[in-house]
Amino acid sequence: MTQVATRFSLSSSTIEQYRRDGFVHVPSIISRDEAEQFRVAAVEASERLAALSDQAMFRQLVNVWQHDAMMKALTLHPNIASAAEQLAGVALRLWHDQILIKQPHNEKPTEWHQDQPYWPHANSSHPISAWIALVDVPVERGCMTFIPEAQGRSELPPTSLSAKTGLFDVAPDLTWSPRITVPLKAGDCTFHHGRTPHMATPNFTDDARVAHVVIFMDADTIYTGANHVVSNNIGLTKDALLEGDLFPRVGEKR
Ligand SMILES: O=C(O)CCC(=O)C(=O)O
Repeated sequence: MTQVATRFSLSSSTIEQYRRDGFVHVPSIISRDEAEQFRVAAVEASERLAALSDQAMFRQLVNVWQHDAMMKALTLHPNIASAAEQLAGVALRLWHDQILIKQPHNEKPTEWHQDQPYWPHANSSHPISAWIALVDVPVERGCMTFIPEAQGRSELPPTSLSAKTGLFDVAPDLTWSPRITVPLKAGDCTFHHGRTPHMATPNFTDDARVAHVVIFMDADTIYTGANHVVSNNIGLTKDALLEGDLFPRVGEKR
């Protein structure tokens, strides 16, 4: 008998919430058992592969999917691509993934920022990140906090992940916006728009916070030529479509 894959279907209220707020919590995007298997793989990969950055805030490994078969299965997990596509409402490509580990008692937040200002993308207006908890992430272990309804702020420059007031220096009005903190159980995920202001709380617990983030961009995103670790030195020319094996199409829209 032919097996037909069931689409991971989001409710219309989840999709509406994402489009209004710029983020949404999706419980159990993978099972707890899968989360535990991917946690083991993520920790093993983080010990074997070179880190892009290893500082008190977090250990960060980028494009792990290109070097680890198990993490590739998570990055290209059909539930994640399907949910991202339903939320974004447009055809998507993978931009990159990253493992982010906050060590026990790191005591350091990831400060307020938007993601898209870091990226060499000319025209992607529906960028979306899936932040997947591979362990339980209560507030005390380093979960995400978002400013809702601010994803339209496309004029802001990049701000430092370690500067406490960086985002608020360039957008003082956001100081007064409500903030929503979203603790996650292992296997849960938040999706956020690339312009949604967000931060992650410090890890005050005895266990590592292990998260895997999968970042998607509009399928027709054009490369600006600006410096970025993911697009440097891979033979791209300015104004080219970000496409091909390194930026695969995901989801069902063609
Ligand atoms: O998990 C963190 O510490 C920060 C994650 C983040 O900023 C992101 O996924 O865009």
